[in-house]
Amino acid sequence: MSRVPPVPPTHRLVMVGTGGVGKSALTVKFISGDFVQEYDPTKADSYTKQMQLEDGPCVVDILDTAGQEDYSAIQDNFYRHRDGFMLVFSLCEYESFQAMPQLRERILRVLDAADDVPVVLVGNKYDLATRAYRRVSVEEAQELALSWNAMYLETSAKTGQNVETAYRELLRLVSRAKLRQSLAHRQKQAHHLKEAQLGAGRKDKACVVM
Ligand SMILES: Nc1nc2c(ncn2[C@@H]2O[C@H](COP(=O)(O)OP(=O)(O)O)[C@@H](O)[C@H]2O)c(=O)[nH]1
Ligand SMILES: [Mg+2]
Repeated sequence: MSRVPPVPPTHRLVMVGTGGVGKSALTVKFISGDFVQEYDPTKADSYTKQMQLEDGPCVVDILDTAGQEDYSAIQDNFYRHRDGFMLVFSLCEYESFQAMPQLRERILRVLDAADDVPVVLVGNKYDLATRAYRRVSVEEAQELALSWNAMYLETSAKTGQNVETAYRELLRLVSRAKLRQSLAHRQKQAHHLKEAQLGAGRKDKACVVM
């Protein structure tokens, strides 16, 4: 008898950040390996890719959001039913970094979650962030990530630096979070089953007395 291989899980990621920081460039680089110089800034699109993670194959679904829906209900819908969040700012634009805490707050609110949402903080355009053009220091960004208990990485969608690493790190967090959730679910089920069995046992005894 041939066994049907298990369906690989789908991990749903979303790119979050203000306009022009490189959300689309990072996504396209990761999916296809190409660097896009010009990408329609109003375009929100989703991409999928099959990958091999440490704990097996998976399908990655990346939603690349477009900046102009910031702070709207549409943006909230983008965050719903997503497993992991890549928070991207540009190392050459301080305002894009300043927007990060608010965007994370919004994600937590939409998900109605505490602090443990899988997030990676990404400072992009590393290739441009020479001393004269860098506007966000490593220390400052690391401090923010630390306060979230998250990882901070500096990437370049142009050279590809750390692009694969950033997505893999986020996927690792997502996969771990799902494992934790399924374990907690099974423990709860086992607990209910035990309670039910104990309840039945008590009833049996009651019957004997009667
Ligand atoms: N030099 C350089 N340019 C980048 C990088 N990432 C994005 N860009 C450029 O920055 C502009 C905005 O990028 P885009 O991906 O459209 O930003 P989005 O609005 O966040 O999706 C485009 O011209 C990109 O080619 C990077 O890492 N290095
Ligand atoms: Mg874009």
